[in-house]
Amino acid sequence: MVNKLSKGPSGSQKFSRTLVTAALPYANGPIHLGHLAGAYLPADIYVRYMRLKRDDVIFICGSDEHGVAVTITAEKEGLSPQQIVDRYHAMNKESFEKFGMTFDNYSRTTLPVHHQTGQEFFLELYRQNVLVEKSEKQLYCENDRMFLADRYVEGTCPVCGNPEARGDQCEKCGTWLEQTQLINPKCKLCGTTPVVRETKHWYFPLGKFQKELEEYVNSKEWKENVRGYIDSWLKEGLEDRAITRDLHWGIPVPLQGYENKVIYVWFEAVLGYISSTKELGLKRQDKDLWKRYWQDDTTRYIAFIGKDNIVFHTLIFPAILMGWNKGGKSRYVLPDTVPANEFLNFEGKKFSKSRGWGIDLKDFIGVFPPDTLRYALALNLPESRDSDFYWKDFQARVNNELADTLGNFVNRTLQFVQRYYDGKVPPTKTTEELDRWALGQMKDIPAKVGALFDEFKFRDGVVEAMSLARAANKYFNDSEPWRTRRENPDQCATTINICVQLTRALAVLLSPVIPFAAEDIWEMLALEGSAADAGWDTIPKPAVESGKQIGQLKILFSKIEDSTIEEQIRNTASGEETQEKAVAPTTAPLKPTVSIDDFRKIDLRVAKIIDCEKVAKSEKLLRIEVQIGSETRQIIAGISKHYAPESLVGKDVIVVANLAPAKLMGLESNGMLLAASSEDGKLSLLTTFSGIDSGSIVR
Ligand code: B3M
Ligand code: ZN
Repeated sequence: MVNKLSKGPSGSQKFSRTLVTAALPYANGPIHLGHLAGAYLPADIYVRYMRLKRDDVIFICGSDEHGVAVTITAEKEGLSPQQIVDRYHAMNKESFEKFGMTFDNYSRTTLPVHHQTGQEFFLELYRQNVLVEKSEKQLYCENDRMFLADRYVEGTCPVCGNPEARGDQCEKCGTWLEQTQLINPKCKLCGTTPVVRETKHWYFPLGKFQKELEEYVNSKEWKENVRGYIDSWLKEGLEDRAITRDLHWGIPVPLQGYENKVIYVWFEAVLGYISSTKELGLKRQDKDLWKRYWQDDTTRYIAFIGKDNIVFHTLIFPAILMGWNKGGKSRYVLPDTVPANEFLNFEGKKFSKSRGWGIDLKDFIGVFPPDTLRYALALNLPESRDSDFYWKDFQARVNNELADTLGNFVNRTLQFVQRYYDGKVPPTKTTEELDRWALGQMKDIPAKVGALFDEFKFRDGVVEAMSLARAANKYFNDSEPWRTRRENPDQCATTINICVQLTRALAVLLSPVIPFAAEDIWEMLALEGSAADAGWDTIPKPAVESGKQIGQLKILFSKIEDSTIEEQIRNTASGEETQEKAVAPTTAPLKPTVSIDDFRKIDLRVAKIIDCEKVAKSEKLLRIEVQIGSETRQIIAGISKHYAPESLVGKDVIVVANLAPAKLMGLESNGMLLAASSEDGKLSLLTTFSGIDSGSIVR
């Protein structure tokens, strides 16, 4: 089939299959409504629609389990990154299933198949000399003694002024940043201002791909909002970006001398789509499956994402694939289009995990049926600008549209069949103008809805689809079967027959949006197979035979009581209050348990301070000379704000004696003084109780 949005290289191209991916959510927290509206619901509606059209389509997703998003959560909770991703991968996979997401595969980026894929891409670009090694300035926290990769540093975005931009990206304007561009950067862990230090990294030369990317972008069609972002980045000019990081959690850089570094999460996460497809092939015992979807130019590839991921999918991922393709080994397809949505807000404010504002998918579907959420979100998708979820609006949609319009029509029709026709669909006798009008509605609707879905206008598509339910209700009312049943039985039979046909048509037409209700209708009609694979082309036809015995009836949608919604509104508000209290904890959470052997690796000694002075040009640092037994050494410590140098001379303190040397402001530091520090910034050095010799072991 030819999609309106797909120009393809030669103007218009025939595609044999469709590959659909949805952004891999970070496994560092639960999925919330904003994520669903941004990428997942539109992707699922689209894929379900494609399947109904008998398109060869696969739907790929999985958890993004690397990166600082995960390690920060792990540190906050005092757990290992693996424990965090195990928890949220399982939770999100389950919530997605309950919500009716129909991924063909939901993978994880910690799997070996993904690590191999990530390293393979890295090495291929390295071998082709695409990657460049550079020693460049990075932000380093002297207090935490680490390079502040990605989310470990926050500052003001130089592009839009957002004060909470992260080290690699501003989520507000979507710009991909180099951390040294941040204005007023602060260490996310301790809040201090980091210093600039040199470190070696591999860079991806995005700038070199500028021209090719422009050609690529111009050969495709994009939603207006997406094109706007792309154009502004291209206009600004693309630059080299570091794709390795000084971290331990992630895919190891497969090169000597890089043992302590990992591949930048965004470089490998996008490749997760490929490794997830490989995993699917293994599960289906079709090991070349992934090649058909990724390396055959008759594949149309559509990547569903939220707006903060646009740069990565429209420029960076295509550039990585272009880089690979130059090697001549094989050729990957590039995204044909990226129908990204803007943000969904919640009751007028931005979703915020830290402020406790919003509602998680898991909690939502614990209270309301998934279809109610799918429907309300579909009509409120932020397709061209940000939109809002309001509880009252949700209630109104469910009560007035799902329960009153759709549910009521289906219920009245099928009850009529049960009550007056012994549960058997009556035959069509005479068709009058009104009947022909109703059949005409049924006939025209799939093309209208389909055209909108093809253009990723799901909101309008769902409004259009629901117009059939409205028309069906009107037809029922105007035909007055309760009257014709006695006065004109033939007419009544025709009306009810057509209403049954409309009921079936609605089930198929709406199945991409409200799949659970669609199957409920299918069951009530006692039809074979399922609404989900009845075929889009069967919608216009009267397909339920007369005389057919229908099944048991049930209520499709119950109305939501005011009190239920008010309770949700109260929960929302109190969630925010609880979080506000929780953001200022008095005690930092405990770290994960270590073994006694791990603890014994640290050599703690009593040391006597024999000399101490301020480090020139530094507000925080003291240069301290200590004696440990017969040895004298220099330690640089960030405690100048807490102690005057002269007050320390002669004190016995505890030091970590076997810490690897570090350089602070050009001075070598051989060890670390132990100190207790409280959340409100107080600090106290650890000392011994009564004169014990320096060099004594602390255990
Ligand atoms: N995990 C960002 C996010 O969840 C990131 C997407 C990856 S897509 C390859 O918004
Ligand atoms: Zn710090």
